[in-house]
Amino acid sequence: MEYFSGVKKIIYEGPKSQNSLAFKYYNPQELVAGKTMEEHLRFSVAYWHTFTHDGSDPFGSETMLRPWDTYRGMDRAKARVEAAFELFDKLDVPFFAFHDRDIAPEGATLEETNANLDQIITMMKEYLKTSKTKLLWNTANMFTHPRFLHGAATTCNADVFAYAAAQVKKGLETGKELGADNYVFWGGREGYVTLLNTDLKLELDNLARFFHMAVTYAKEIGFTGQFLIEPKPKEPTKHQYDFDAQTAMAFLRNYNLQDYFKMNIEANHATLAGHTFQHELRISRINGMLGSVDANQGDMLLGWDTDEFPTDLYETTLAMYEILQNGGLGKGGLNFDAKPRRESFEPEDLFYAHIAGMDTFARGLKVAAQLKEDQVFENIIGERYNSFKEGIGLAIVEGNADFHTLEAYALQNKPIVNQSGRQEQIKGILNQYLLEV
Ligand code: XUL
Ligand code: CO
Repeated sequence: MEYFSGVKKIIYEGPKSQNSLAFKYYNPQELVAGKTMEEHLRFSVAYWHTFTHDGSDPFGSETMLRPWDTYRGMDRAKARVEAAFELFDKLDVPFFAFHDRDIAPEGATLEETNANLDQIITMMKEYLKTSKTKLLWNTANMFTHPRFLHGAATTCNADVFAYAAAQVKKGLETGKELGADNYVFWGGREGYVTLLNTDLKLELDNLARFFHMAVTYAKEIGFTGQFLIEPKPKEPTKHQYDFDAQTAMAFLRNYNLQDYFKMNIEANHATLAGHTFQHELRISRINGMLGSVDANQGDMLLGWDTDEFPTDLYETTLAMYEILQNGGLGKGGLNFDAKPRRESFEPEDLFYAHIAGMDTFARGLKVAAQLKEDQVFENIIGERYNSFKEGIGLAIVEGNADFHTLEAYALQNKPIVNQSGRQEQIKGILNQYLLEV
């Protein structure tokens, strides 16, 4: 069966095209800075938003009736796999990502649930033999079912901890079976709502124990995917333990886990944390911890995770600049953790949304590559910190200064002269690149 019969394979038609079902900027084989766009961008479709989200929100029921919704249970799960590989092929995306419970429904017992998963994994494995689309990452949904109401690895209930361990164990086996490049830990309900009933230290220690067990098990079965932590400051809990990249990296170092994980940075999570997307990418990058990206955008007027498709050129340009400076994303990718709005309820909207996101990132890549080639920020920043390249500044940087030498220097120094930061001039230059490249 064809699920998206109104849509043919999406091809690049260039910026002048009037065809909404064509790429205007994403030209997969075009070379940019020595690599194809496809290699740079490593786009991925999120199974949950694209194949299970139904448009419901806290105020209203579902709006998105999909062709596979004529089925129920395992039949629907199988229909979703067929629809998924049709969409991947038509969109020509190299990757996809899923939670265990996106691909197969829970059964009455863990055993039944795993048997449901096994059926779908077998089916996906068949598709993966011939499909160009590969698995970027999988993860465990340990937040929807009521058993996780107190958390998973940070629950107060050891039985739930054990259940979560069993689920991630299966997830790692799944990742190995399907050849996933990464395994993601987003801290679903790993956080707290009130300290009045929370043993903060035990919960954090247990989270670290859980991660160590995952590292050990991955080694045991030979799963070589990259482990990723996806920070988020709040939602569903009031305080999520992986609040932002700096918090997550400090946690990893505290518990000697830093060598086994990188960050999966999500744009909307960054802004929820009061940071820019670029900040979260930069802080991860300079620590050698930038692993992958959940590509979306939030809404500054709304205080929650709206998971919109990324259409803001400014943001994608600065994001691609960080990614280029990182030497690429390695095993990671740009995963569209994004959904069409509730009002965009037709199946074609899934294509319009992905095309918009892919084009916006492709354009961002080109502008960022030109900025990098011209060394725009490198020159500005290099000059701004000139004082650390000679004299007392060089002594500081090279470790040849202490409070005695610095005091002696400050006492004899001439009046201090500062230079302008030139933010407005720089933003003007950036706009020129955005408009002209
Ligand atoms: C939730 C979120 C998740 C993770 C995967 O905000 O971003 O979908 O990406 O669990
Ligand atoms: Co995400």
